[in-house]
Amino acid sequence: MKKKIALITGISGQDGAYLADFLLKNNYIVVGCDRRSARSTQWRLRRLNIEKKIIFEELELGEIFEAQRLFKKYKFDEVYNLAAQSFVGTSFSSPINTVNTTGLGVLRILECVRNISPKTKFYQASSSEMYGDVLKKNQNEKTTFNPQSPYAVAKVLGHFLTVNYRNSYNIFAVSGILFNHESPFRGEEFVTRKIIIGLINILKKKQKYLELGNIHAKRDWGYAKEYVEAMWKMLQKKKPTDYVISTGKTYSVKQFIDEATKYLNLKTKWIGKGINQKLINKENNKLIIKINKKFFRPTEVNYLKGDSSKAQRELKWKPKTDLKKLVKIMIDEELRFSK
Ligand code: F7E
Repeated sequence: MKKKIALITGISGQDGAYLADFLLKNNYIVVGCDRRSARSTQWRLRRLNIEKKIIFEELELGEIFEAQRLFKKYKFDEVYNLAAQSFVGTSFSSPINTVNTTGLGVLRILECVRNISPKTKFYQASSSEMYGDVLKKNQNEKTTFNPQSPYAVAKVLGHFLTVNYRNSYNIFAVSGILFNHESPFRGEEFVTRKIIIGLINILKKKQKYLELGNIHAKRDWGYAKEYVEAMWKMLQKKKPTDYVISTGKTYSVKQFIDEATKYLNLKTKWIGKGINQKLINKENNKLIIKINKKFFRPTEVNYLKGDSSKAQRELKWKPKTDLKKLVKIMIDEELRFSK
């Protein structure tokens, strides 16, 4: 049988790496692209031992010409648009760049599908951040968006462009609304990996303490490796439609810290309140975590909890990893690879 060919934008990120691995195992030819400056971040692909199996191409989502060139060069069966400026915090300091890549970048790829390759199936990486200041306790495909950052606004743009191109031009375009998904491949600036690296560094005496922002924000955290399979499943359906992917459980950043300190066997206690809240090592009274206002966002998303029952029903997809297991996976691998 002829091998399918897939394009993954943002190949060197967490999801790009896991998805490439999954597609290669399923006999796909994978063309991967990222922006030029992301070239040095291929450690994830190396760790999965797939770096040499990928056809690399350069793509700046800020330009349409490069995407057009790729669509003329290859006949993609599937395109997974994972590339974005994906750090919510940075979107406040770089709003124009964020909207240009995370939002308008989607339009550039959709235009290529429409004009050059209308049979190509398109996956857009949408985000639970679109729900923002949530209007429902459990968020599903029907919940109204209420974005709270330039990043989230850009993702709403990408989401509705995807829906509009599907409806207007009969393109097989789907939007996967993924809630937070973590793994040992998470970027170091995101809170889960920042916490784990920080705690391990403190244990190894390489760092005095860790500084965080709002530890009371709650997130629905799943395991990224499982989430990329849902992306693929969405493109194998007969009809294109959008899906929420989530665990249905929500925990605060503080609860994530407590799980991590427990697994690392650190005896700790929380003292103080608000900006003065601190985590202390009970055995030596040393500071482990303090709050720094610098890490607060101008507008915060305080609570997210996804309802993925549609995906569970129609895609036969189910989250398998709970928070405790996720923390274990992340810490074990960090300990294995950190010096
Ligand atoms: O923050 C709080 C922070 O940066 C989680 C991205 O993949 O998921 C991710 O977005 C929470 C927020 O992820 C620190 O304020 C406290 O409430 O890990 P995060 P995120 O903003 O939820 C969604 C689904 C995406 O689409 C995004 O691309 O933790 N928090 N203290 C902190 N966050 C960070 N990064 N650093 C802190 O020191």
